[in-house]
Amino acid sequence: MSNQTVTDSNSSILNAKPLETLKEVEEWFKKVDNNNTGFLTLKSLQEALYWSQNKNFSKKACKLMMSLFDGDRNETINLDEFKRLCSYVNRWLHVFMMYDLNNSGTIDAKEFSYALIQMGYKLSNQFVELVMKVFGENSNEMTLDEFIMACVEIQKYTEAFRVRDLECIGTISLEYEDFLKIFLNGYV
Ligand SMILES: [Ca+2]
Ligand SMILES: [Ca+2]
Repeated sequence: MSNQTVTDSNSSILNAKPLETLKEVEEWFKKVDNNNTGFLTLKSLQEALYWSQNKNFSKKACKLMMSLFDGDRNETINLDEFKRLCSYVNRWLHVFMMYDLNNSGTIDAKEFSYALIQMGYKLSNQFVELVMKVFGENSNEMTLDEFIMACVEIQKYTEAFRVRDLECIGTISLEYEDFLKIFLNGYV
C-alpha cells in the first residue's frame, strides 16, 4: 500500500469548529435532553443523531462519535461537544453525497472505490470489497454511518502506517509489540 498522497482532509474535518450559530443543533440537543441534564448518553446521542440527520446511526457508529468528541472523557456528550460532533457529521454527509453518484442514499463498491481514489488512497478492488463486507450491514451498500466508520478507520491506520513509512516507499517493517500497539491504539 502506498499512502504518500493521502491528504489531511479527514483530519481537517475532525478539527471542524463548532457550529455556534446553528440554532437547530441546540434544538436537537434539547429535544433529546428533555429533562435538562445538559448531556447526552450513548443512547440519547443515537436519538439526537437520528433527529439531526434523519438517518439511523448504529450503536457502533455512536460509540465512535463518542470516542472522537467526548473531550472531557466523562462518557457523555455536552452541548459544545455535540456542536462539534454535528459539524463533523455534516461535513461527512457532504462527502457522502458527493460520492453517492447515483443518488441512491447509499455508497456502493464502485462509488466507494472512486471516493477513496479522490481522497488520495491507492487500494485494490479486492480491498474495497473487503471493507464493504466489514462495515456494510448489506455488503453491497454502505449507509452514512457505515461510510464514516470505514473512512475513519482507514484514515487512522493509514496514519499509523505513514509515521513508520518515513521514506514513503509503501512498505514498513514492524516489531511484534509495535504491531500490537497499532491495534491497541484503536481502543483509546
Ligand atoms: Ca463529555
Ligand atoms: Ca449510491
